[in-house]
Amino acid sequence: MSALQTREVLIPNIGDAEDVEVIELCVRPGDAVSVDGALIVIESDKASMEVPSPCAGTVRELNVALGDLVNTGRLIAVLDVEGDAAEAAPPTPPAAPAQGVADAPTTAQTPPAAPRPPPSAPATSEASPDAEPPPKAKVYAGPATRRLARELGVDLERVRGSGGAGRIVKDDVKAFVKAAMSAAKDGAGGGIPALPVVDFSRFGPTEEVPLPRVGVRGARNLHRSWLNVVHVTQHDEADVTDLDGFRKSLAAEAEARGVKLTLLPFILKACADNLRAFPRLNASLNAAVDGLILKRHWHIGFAVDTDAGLIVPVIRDVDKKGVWALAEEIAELSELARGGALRPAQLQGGTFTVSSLGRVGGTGFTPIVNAPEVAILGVGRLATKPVWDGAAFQPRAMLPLSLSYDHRAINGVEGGNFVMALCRLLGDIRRLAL
Ligand code: CAO
Repeated sequence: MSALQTREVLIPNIGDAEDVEVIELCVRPGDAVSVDGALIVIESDKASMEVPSPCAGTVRELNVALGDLVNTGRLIAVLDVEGDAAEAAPPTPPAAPAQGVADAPTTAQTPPAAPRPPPSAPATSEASPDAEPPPKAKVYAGPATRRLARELGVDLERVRGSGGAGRIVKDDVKAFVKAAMSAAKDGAGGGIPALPVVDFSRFGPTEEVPLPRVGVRGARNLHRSWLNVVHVTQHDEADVTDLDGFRKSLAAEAEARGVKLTLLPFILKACADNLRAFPRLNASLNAAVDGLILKRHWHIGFAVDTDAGLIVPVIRDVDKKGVWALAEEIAELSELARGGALRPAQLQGGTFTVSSLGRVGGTGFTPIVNAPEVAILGVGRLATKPVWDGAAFQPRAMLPLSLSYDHRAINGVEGGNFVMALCRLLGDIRRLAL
């Protein structure tokens, strides 16, 4: 039996790369390492690579820390090795240069790797997509595993490693994906707990009435939006005293045109104008939820209350239409909606929605975003209120506005600014001509 010797391991030749960051420590002092077992992972701006152990042994010292910037020849670790192993292994090998294809498997220039030591971390089967991941300073995973995780969209922080020192290997990533897929299939994990089924007749007389077909479909869409969209609602009031006065002054002309001129066409027009100034509210999130698709068209849907349920016809190119034309189209589409005669194309392509409960009443409500749109405006009932003008209270016609938006796409300041700007436009619609 040969004597125990110490062996220094240095950063191998990493070509032109300088000040390369240590992004993972794969071992700790006291850990057993095999030939080619990863000691640390370093990452240049072009690639990451494992630095393997040149021989089997036990880590006596680890001489680098996470975040250290290292260069060729820097001492990484001191190993205790059996005399034979120390002699058998060549000096610290020149390793593959750090440049090149990211995550390429490490090139072993030492004798073939010994079997990996038995896992010291919890087995992969215990990992679950819903389980709280153990707190980790840094994820232990090699470049190829990282690449696989990136390709599959797996967050490595949520994966339990089955390798030495909790190191994540490719099989752990695959097992994680498998568990996530079967949880999704079973409706578990991401699902919500079902409500209890209660026999209400135990408490008194009841009657069950069917929901209209449109209502059932609408309910599903609303539920989907509610579950997917991160809702925030911003409330404000627009001073529409002048606008409402102007609208009323057009009553005779409206009658002559055979058009009912309510506040709604003005609101749609102002929204289209405002959406041009705030393009992120006239958008949809992309499928990966890491980008926003800005729409350079302004098709606005408006909610219509029908006997069959809520229907949202869409007026195309609101930005290009005048208030009279919008009033006519609102009347026409509402009639078609109430008669169940809308064509599919008249229900599609909306970029923003307005839901007006003005004729019903209310000082504000929380409209549900008509996803995949990212914002919806709720309109309440206009009321005359005393407003302080700096010297006295004045009776002003105030219109409650409630903007719900998807907080994944729009931040609070943006949402607030949108509503404030809309209030300014409705407060002085001459601005629409600017
Ligand atoms: N404040 C005060 N009065 C209002 C008002 C407001 N914000 N909005 C409308 N009104 C008045 C109108 O001026 C009209 O008054 P007159 O009868 O004296 O002329 C009356 O209320 C009825 O208006 P309307 O509803 O016929 O017309 P509209 O253009 O405002 O709305 C439509 C059209 C189709 C949107 C509406 O009829 C409708 O269906 N609204 C319900 C939408 C809905 O259900 N939203 C909730 C969805 S849940 O998110």
